[in-house]
Amino acid sequence: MLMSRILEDKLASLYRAGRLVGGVYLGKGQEAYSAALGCQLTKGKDILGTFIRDQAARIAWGEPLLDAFRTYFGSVLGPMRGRDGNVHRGRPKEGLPAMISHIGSMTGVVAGMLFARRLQGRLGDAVGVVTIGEGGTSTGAFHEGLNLAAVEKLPLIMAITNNQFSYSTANSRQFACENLIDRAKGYGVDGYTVDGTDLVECLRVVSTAVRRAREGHGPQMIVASLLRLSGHGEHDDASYIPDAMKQSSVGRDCMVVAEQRLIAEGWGTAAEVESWRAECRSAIEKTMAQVTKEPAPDPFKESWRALSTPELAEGMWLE
Ligand SMILES: Cc1ncc(C[n+]2csc(CCOP(=O)(O)OP(=O)(O)O)c2C)c(N)n1
Repeated sequence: MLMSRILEDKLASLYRAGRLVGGVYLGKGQEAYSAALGCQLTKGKDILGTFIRDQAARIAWGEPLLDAFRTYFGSVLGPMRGRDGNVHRGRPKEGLPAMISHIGSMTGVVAGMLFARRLQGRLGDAVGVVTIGEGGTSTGAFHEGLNLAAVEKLPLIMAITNNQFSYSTANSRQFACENLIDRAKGYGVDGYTVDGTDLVECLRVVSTAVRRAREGHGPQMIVASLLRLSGHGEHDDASYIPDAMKQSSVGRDCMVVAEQRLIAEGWGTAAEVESWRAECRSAIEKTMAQVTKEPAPDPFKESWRALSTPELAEGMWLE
């Protein structure tokens, strides 16, 4: 969580300084839930289908910091070879499919990966997580992917984050059911709600859902409630978010809640937390210093074919 927050604060500064081109989308306020999801998964075995606000899940899953910086700075050495500027990066061979921007679409991708593995007899007790915002649950792709997963009883964890706004569209204009989790019943899947600002609760609910999926109980739907503590992207001042909501319990900062609990329970001291912060800052500064010296793609030497062509790809499908 700390690494993600500090990294994203750095990315926001770089964006404001004009050092990053394109959009910068942050997961501020979502770190507890996101990290809880990432740390339940085993790299190389499980699948993590991310959304734009999952820096914490990526780090908890084991994505190197280098991948993030190389993508933001357009380094040719990055996983997307300098062709993407922010979050559409991945390591498909290790279980991190590159994120598709079209919201909802990752549902079918991860369901399909799980289904393919099952047909090939190599699924074992692996699970797949798809993270999605409440707005994403209004798409057709979400419905199609989840319905397939439910019918096939695939070990898919549908991790919904209700951060109250889909860009500037409030919940009241997004869905008509009382609570999003009511939809789990319609799909015939297990459903859970969780306070997304509370790390301990997130760990409890996410670990239960992941265990149930591993045990063969089919898709698990979680709805975490919290507030997006930034704009949709760093270009957005989020002036449409009412102050009353910011002051309410949904607007709590999960970082502050986690730190207070950790110290109160004696799991760590304030001095230790400060030293972890310093460690994160140092790793981030070192990685950034390295990546800023790396070259961008040379347009005359690059093959501009899609990254999915065999010469350029990780070769996942060549196995
Ligand atoms: C199919 C599709 N429609 C619209 C967009 C543009 N878009 C990107 S993120 C976003 C808002 C998503 O809201 P939500 O799913 O609630 O997630 P949040 O951004 O709140 O975390 C929109 C409209 C898109 N990427 N894909």
